[in-house]
This record gives sequence, structure tokens and C-alpha cells, in this order.
Amino acid sequence: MPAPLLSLDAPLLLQQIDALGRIGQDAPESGRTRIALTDADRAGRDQLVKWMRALDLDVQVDRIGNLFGTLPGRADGPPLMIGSHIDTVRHAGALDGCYGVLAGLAVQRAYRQAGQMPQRGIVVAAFTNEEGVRFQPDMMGSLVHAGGLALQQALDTVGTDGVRLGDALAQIGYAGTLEPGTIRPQAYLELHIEQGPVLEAEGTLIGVVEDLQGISWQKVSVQGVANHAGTTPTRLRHDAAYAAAACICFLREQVAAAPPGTTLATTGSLRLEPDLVNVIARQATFTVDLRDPDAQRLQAAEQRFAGFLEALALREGVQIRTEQLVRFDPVVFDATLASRIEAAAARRGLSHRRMTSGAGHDAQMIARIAPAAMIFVPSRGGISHNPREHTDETQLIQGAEVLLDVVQACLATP
Ligand code: HGY
Ligand code: MN
Ligand code: MN
Repeated sequence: MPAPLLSLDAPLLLQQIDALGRIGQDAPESGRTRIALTDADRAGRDQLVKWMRALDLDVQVDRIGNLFGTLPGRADGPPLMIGSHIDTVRHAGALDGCYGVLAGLAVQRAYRQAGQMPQRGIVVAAFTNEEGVRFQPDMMGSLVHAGGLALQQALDTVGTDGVRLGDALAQIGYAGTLEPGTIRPQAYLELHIEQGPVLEAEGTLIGVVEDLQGISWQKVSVQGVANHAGTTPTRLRHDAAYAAAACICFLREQVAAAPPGTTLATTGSLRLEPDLVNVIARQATFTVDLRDPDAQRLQAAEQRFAGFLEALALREGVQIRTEQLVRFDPVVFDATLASRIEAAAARRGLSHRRMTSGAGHDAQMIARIAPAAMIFVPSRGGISHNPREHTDETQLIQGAEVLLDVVQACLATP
């Protein structure tokens, strides 16, 4: 007798997304902030653990703070993993990462409520520090889990606030005992909002994510000479602020000339010293985030920028230092999983298209140790990393239903 069809408790999924989104809430209309390993992150983790225990999952925390909730299966063997993250950027939306973790719980709940044990275990993972805004690199917890970053090096990472990651982890009580990488999944699925404009612009409901672009983060420090804004002729200036602005303009000119869907350049953080209206900046420290789906193009963009910095330093009489914070090559996801996502969307009559992920995700790290793929749902206005981040409830549920279907398809095959 075929097992009863599973169905999601959609209202509870939406309610949990809303409830988690209220943790670490900022001022009205300003979103929430649960930066990795802060008290707000701890509060979000505590809530997730409560929900995992309510599902009677086997809850484990590893030594980098990755959180796992496992629904046991009938047979032993590597579990199917559904993952993402619940740490946020500052003034974040409620969906980035959280949607995928809570949809994973909803899939496990569907088995529980049907009184069914899955053929193999299903583990939901919430990885530590996916955003990487306090401690670099981003996707840190999943990178350690995949063996791409040594645990001790991660624990000794010093954040932008001068705090050592291992101390912050202990401080929030999530320095677990499980050795990272212990749970080796048979396959990994991540459901995530697109965080970009593509699906909405085409009126498509499901993104079948085939690959994910390469990411390069650098910190650039420009050392100039502080001087009086009113008495120093332009030709005698060694102006760190001007040098930083010249870099940002150079990067924009470089990418503006590139075809759409190729290199992107962003300076999201910029600090000047002494940061005074009438003093020529002595020091400028800023970040450069370069991304491209093509490894060669990304490398060429990095090299052009390095050449520009050299010439700029000579021309402006400033010293320029760079520090590579993050460097990940593009990743191609598992073709079989992608086809299963496509088939599940088609069976439900949901419009779908294959696409590249512009954002970094834990899936790109777990793809190093297991077949992995991602499912996207549309983002209204393509907005994310912003309190206005939004996806219609119907679309959120459709994404979770596709996830449930793909999980069943994966578990049905030995
Ligand atoms: O930067 C990223 O793409 C991800 O949100 N950490
Ligand atoms: Mn995310
Ligand atoms: Mn994010």
C-alpha cells in the first residue's frame, strides 16, 4: 500500500517565519539584526532549538556552532540534509536563510504528522555565520563542515569588532562538542529566496539553481597624508578619500562595460580617518566585493583592479595595502538534483527556469562533500539584505512544497 502523500503544515511554516523574524527586531520598518554570534543570534538559535525539540528531533551542535536537527530514518546510512542559516546582516529581511531552515523543519513535520519514518534520516542544518559581515569569510560554518577551513583557524578569527570568534561562540553558549563534518549527507538541498530580480521580472515561480557565481572580497587600506582642507593646494595632496573614490569609480566603469550577468563590483564598507570636514583624509579603509559566474573573468577583474591600485598609489603618492578576505570559485550544482527540482515544479504546474545564484550560499560549501542543489522563489522587487525583503506567502509555500517533493524523490531512490 503506497505511503500516504505528505503535506506541509503551511500556516505553521508562515507563523514560524514571522516569529523568528521578530527576534532581534530593530526599530519599526527597520528589519531585524541577528549578526552571527551576538546575543540576538543566540536568541534566534534558542528558538530554533525549541522548535526542533518540539519535533522530537535529535539536536546536535558542532564545535563551530553549526546546529543540526535530525529526524531518524528507517534505514541507517547518510541522511538527506536540508540547510541554510539564521544569522542575518544588519537591518535584514525575515526570509534570507531562515526560510530554508524553517521549510526544512516543515518537511520533517510532514513526516511526523503522517506518522511516517523517512527511508533515511533527514537532518536540518542551520550553519554558523553564513553572512560573514562580522567574521570573514562568509558561509564559514558550512565551509568548516565541508573541510574547507580548519576549525582552529575559524575559532581564532578576529571579527570587525576585535572579538575572537571562539570567544563569541562560547559567550552565546553554542560551542558544541560534535566534530565538524561528522554528518556526511547523502545529498543537500537548500531552499532560498532569489534575492534578485530575475524570477519576478519573468513571472516565474521556481528557480532551479544550477550554479553559483565566484566571490572575491578584499579589504583595501589607503594611507595618505592628513592636511588642512583650506591651505593645501590640490597638487600637493595625498588624499586617501580621493584615492578610495577613484577605486570605486574605476570598478563601476569596469563592470558597466561588461555584458549583463557577468562581473559585479560593490564597495559596501568605507571608513575615513580622521573623518573630519576640514581635514584631508589620512586613511581610507574600504571593501571590494567582486563576483562573476566565470572563474577566468573574475580573476581578470581582480588583476585589472590590482594594476589600477599600483598606478594610483604612484600618481597620488599614497600607500595602498590589500587583504583578501574571501575567495571562492564558481560552483556547479548536482545535475540529478536539479532535474528532480525541475520535475517537481513541473508536476505541480509551477513555472520554473534554470538559473545562476548571484548570492553566496551554504550549498556552495556542502557541494564540496555531497551532491547539492538549490531551489529559489521570487523576491519582490529583487530586494534583499533590506527590511523590505518580501516573497508572497503563496510563493513561499510553493517553494516548500517543491522541497518536500524533491526530498521524497531523493529518499525513494536508494
Ligand atoms: O554575500 C553573500 O552572497 C551571502 O549573503 N553571504
Ligand atoms: Mn542567505
Ligand atoms: Mn544573505
